Amino acid sequence: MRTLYHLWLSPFARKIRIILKEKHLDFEMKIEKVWERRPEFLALNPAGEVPVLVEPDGTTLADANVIAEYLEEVYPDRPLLGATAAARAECRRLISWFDLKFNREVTHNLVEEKMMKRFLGLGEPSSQAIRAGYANIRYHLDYIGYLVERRKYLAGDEFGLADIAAAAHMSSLDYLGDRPSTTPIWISDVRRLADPSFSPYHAVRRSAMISAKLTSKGQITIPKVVRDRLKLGTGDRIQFVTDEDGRIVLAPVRISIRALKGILPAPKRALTLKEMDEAVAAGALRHFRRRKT
Ligand SMILES: N[C@@H](CCC(=O)N[C@@H](CS)C(=O)NCC(=O)O)C(=O)O
Repeated sequence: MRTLYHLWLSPFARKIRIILKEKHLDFEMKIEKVWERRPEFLALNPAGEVPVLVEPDGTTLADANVIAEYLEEVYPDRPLLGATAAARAECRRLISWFDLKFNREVTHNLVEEKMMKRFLGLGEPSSQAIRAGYANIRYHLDYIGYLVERRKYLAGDEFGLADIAAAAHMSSLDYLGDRPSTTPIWISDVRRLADPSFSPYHAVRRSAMISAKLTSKGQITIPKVVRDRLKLGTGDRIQFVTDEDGRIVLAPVRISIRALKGILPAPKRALTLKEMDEAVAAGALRHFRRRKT
């Protein structure tokens, strides 16, 4: 059996879990308390870090990107890196973005400070680092939003390792409740991450985030993926409905009121425009609630 040595909150180990699932490779997981510095584990990976993957034939692999590249070479049926040299380069650029830059500026400041430092006996979390993590995540979310606005997936048209790297970091933050809930519209566009048994990972499935900047006139362009998902076309109207938690829901109005002529019973008394608006908003909210359950 293939064995993955991991820690629950390690984004690097999460990445390998997602890849193994994507490639339909069976594996068992063993939690490795890296701070215990077990000699048997250090023999597998002298760096003393998770993830480590031991293949069924005994091949031992360490370092998330090394493992990812190995799996890509040995199990090419479900390619995750890109079809052309240029696509692979873009994918690798974004993997580095998440595993180096995002990790240093966000994940490390939050997950490492809050959890790993305690386990590794490195003292109290630094409030300065935690503040920096919260500040940095916003501009990273903006950058992800910028990419998703222009592309189907982070690195281009195909789902792949860049999305998985992003998802792995986001799911670690989700786990600690550290992904800001007020930032962009989170949509289910990282469709591939569809394994409901991995709940933090499932949370990330909902979380390809899209953002759009407001102009000084208060206008935004609704990103294409959102328009496609809501099946919005030119001339369609959108209603902004507040749900019971105070969140604003975008409710596309696709059917013209004229098309309803003759379908709805005539009201017993003439309704004001305000009453009609309220009825439409209440209907949209009922629809939204039904979809949530
Ligand atoms: N470059 C490594 C980094 C892995 C890493 O930082 N793992 C952390 C957990 S998120 C770890 O095991 N730390 C233990 C230590 O630093 O002693 C990779 O990509 O696999």
